[in-house]
Amino acid sequence: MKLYHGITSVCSIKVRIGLAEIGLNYDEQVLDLQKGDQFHPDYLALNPNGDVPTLVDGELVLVESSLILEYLDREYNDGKLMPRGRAAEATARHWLLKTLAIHDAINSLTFSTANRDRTLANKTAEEIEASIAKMPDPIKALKRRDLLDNGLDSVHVSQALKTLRRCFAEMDAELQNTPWISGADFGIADIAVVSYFDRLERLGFDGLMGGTRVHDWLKRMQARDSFKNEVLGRIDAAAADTMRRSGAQYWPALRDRWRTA
Ligand SMILES: N[C@@H](CCC(=O)N[C@@H](CS)C(=O)NCC(=O)O)C(=O)O
Repeated sequence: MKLYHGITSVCSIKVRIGLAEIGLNYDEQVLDLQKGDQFHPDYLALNPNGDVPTLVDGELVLVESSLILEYLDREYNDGKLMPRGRAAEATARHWLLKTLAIHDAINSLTFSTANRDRTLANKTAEEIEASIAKMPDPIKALKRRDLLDNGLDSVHVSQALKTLRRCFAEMDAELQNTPWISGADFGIADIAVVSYFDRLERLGFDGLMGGTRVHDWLKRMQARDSFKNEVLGRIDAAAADTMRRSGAQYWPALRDRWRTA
């Protein structure tokens, strides 16, 4: 099987962590999202969304990171990452679906801050327009333009903060009696959301989790070998440092918005 992914892409990281937790070998092709590899016609033929990850397993082409995780667990792991029991399974599936909203929020906070800085520093206005014009989804293209134009003043940032506030409250409640999101055992829901909250920490925005149990849960996740190998072992230290420094400049203004979100 072959994974098309991006090294720092949050959706790719969760699939790499899933593959590592299950212990699967795979071929990989790393896409450079800044350069626009995701818009190459050969790749768009595989994944018309023009995003990563994509998993190719024989004849089967899978997109959507949470669905890929579920597929891998079902096909190659006897479903061991899916908790047993009606309530726990419903909780796990709830979080698998919720990753779509969480991804949208983390994308907004990343592209209104660190990725905005990087894009504006490295590309001309024409280059930015050209790369936005390649995005297959016109709504996502509008969003990207708005985040780059308006930074933290974008309506998508207000929406992101509302989404995250609800998400942290919900996750805090899930973690009240158990160490993992869907029960006593580590599972697919934990893998599905970890990279999004790790990104918040990398941006220096982990204050948003303050006072909730999400912070301790993240530490538990980060202590796992799968995380160490697939995140710490693969993300370039200099790029991580740039992201942290860039995010730090935005944190005071973001914290003010968080107070009133
Ligand atoms: N819901 C999709 C989202 C995929 C997605 O948006 N991936 C990002 C990276 S995390 C991407 O490829 N973005 C391409 C771009 O920014 O042009 C999933 O979970 O797989």
